[in-house]
Amino acid sequence: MTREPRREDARVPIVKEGEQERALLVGLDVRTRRAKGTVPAQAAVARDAAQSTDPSLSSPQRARKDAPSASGASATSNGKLNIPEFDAEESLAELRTLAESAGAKVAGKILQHRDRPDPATLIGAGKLQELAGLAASVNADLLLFDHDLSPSQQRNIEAVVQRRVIDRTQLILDIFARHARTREGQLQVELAQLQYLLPRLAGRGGEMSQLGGGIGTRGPGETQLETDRRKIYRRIRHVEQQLENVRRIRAQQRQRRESAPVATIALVGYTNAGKSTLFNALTRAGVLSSPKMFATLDPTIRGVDLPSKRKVLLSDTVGFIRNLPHTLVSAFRATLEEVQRASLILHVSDASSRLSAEQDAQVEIVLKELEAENKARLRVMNKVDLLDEEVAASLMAASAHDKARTLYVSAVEGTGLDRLLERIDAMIEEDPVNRVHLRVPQDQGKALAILEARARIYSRKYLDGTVELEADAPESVMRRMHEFVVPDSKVAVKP
Ligand SMILES: Nc1nc2c(ncn2[C@@H]2O[C@H](COP(=O)(O)OP(=O)(O)OP(=O)(O)O)[C@@H](O)[C@H]2O)c(=O)[nH]1
Ligand SMILES: [Mg+2]
Repeated sequence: MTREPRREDARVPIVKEGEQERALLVGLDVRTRRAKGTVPAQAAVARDAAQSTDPSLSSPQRARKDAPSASGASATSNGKLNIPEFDAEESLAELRTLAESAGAKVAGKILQHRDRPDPATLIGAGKLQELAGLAASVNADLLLFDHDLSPSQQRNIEAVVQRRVIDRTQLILDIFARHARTREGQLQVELAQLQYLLPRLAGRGGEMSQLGGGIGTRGPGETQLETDRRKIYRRIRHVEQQLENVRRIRAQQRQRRESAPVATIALVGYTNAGKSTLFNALTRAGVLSSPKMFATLDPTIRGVDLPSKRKVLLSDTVGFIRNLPHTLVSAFRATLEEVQRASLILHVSDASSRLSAEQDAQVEIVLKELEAENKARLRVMNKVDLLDEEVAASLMAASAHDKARTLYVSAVEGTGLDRLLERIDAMIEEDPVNRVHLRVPQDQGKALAILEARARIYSRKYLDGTVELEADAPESVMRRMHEFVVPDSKVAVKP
């Protein structure tokens, strides 16, 4: 289904199909920048820690030195937090991808260096005039700020530039609104948008509706809602109730799933790391993968057969990003429950990205928020096809041992996936596999078929109308086979 979510509910004018809005990107480089309220507390702590480490290296140098890094960004060799940070240029490059994911065309960018943000306008009155001129000259429809803006900053900037001003959180919310497909996903985004909107109601009246629709106006918009805070509260309660209903159904489905001895494995990672591509490669499902950020919002779960013939469930879900808006983290908490409940987490990284260390650090922060940082984990360094061939080969060789916690794969080309499945198999404890000795009458066609399909058979002997088998079989299969087990022959050997 490709319906744009909630357009009709929000009753806002939208950009016509095929018409691209022109966006001007605005970045601010502040050395002593403090986190604002929308940033998870840990992120602020981590950033502050990062800023105090190794000041002699700029971020790109660090990234190049580390990349492709197998150890990840959260290396704590001396017990200290050592989390690299995106620098302003890199951050602006990421904003460009976000802007394009929201359907905008980037018409220009501007980066302002300051000691501290200006409380009234973020970038300062002088720069703001310059910005207004540039916006006019490139004919920008809207300005995208690479920062969170306070409601009053947003109003002040809009008053000068006479264009829509969207901050990073609002842009991400907009992308989420575009990509949510399930009812739960749509409700979650609407809830986050309403919570974002609430403190921004005061003083935003007619002037905004004249500026028309487009990016940042999707969802609960600028029409009648804005004049009535109570209506928003009512809507929030309504959405929460609806979410409650949807989640009840999902909880029932999950309960049914959990009654089977099947492990769930969650894919997590920075947006665009290739989680959905890997998911499709492993499950042969047709989940949308796309160069757009946050292509996936709604969790998808599919079965995968491991080499031991055990079945596991793999779940693909929303990607993470630096400073994930807090309203979104809480709105998507239920979606991310799959991560909390998983037996094993596959942390997917883009090995070809110069920023993979920084991105991994951000994933760590979100995993911590979800209290999932201590779960069993495998690092999957994806997109090795984009690395230098020799580098890729040596990385793959170095991690080709039984205890490897980092694996190099190309989801697109299918390289390294067999090894990955073997490692998953070795790490999953649910439904353990044991070596068994069975004697099955030949007329038990169904039992024999199940064994063929769900066990690894090492030897078969035919004797007086029975088949004697040596096999590695999961306990779930053996539960249906106990009458055929040769007594005292069950060896507790794991494959
Ligand atoms: N070259 C190369 N490209 C890849 C590989 N895996 C994924 N990609 C590309 O990377 C982009 C993002 O892939 P997705 O699978 O949508 O990434 P994701 O992690 O699911 O992203 P979100 O759902 O947005 O969080 C797509 O353009 C993919 O084709 C790979 O192994 N090699
Ligand atoms: Mg995806």
